Amino acid sequence: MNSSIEKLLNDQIKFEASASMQYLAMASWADTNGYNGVAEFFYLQSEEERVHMIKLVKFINERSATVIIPDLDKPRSDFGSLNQLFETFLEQEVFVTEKINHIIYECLQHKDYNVHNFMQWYVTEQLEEEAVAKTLLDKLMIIGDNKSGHYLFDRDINTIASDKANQE
Ligand code: OFO
Repeated sequence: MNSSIEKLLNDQIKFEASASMQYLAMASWADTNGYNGVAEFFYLQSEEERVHMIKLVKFINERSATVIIPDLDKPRSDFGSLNQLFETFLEQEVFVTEKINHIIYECLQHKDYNVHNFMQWYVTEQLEEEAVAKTLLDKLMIIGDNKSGHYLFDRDINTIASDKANQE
């Protein structure tokens, strides 16, 4: 594998791991602020990002390149509101999408069609995750400061999280 692609895939391990820890911190914040549905959603999201990370580790090893398990920065854990929580979710996903797009671009430059093919799974995944983050943030914008709106949002997202957990 080309060394710059190898480096980018290792960087991506770090981004997926950081996303997993960020969502864990967000789940914990929601748990301690009475939003149990939101907490379940982010606990699940954290697990998904860990799966994304492990998929990369296994792929790099299969290709006989070298995996570097990264140090991680401390995730953000203070949120003033549900809106801030979901803004962070969307920013995080947009960031990861940019990184994935960059890998795809580099794969084409180096004619590494194997990694390019592998990364398509991430492209599809990001499309879905960004759409979910945008939809949930839009709903929160409509709800504004309305407390019963937040209660219903938490209840609905709990149903989404349970449905997702049952599919897995
Ligand atoms: Fe949604 O970050 Fe993984 O790919």
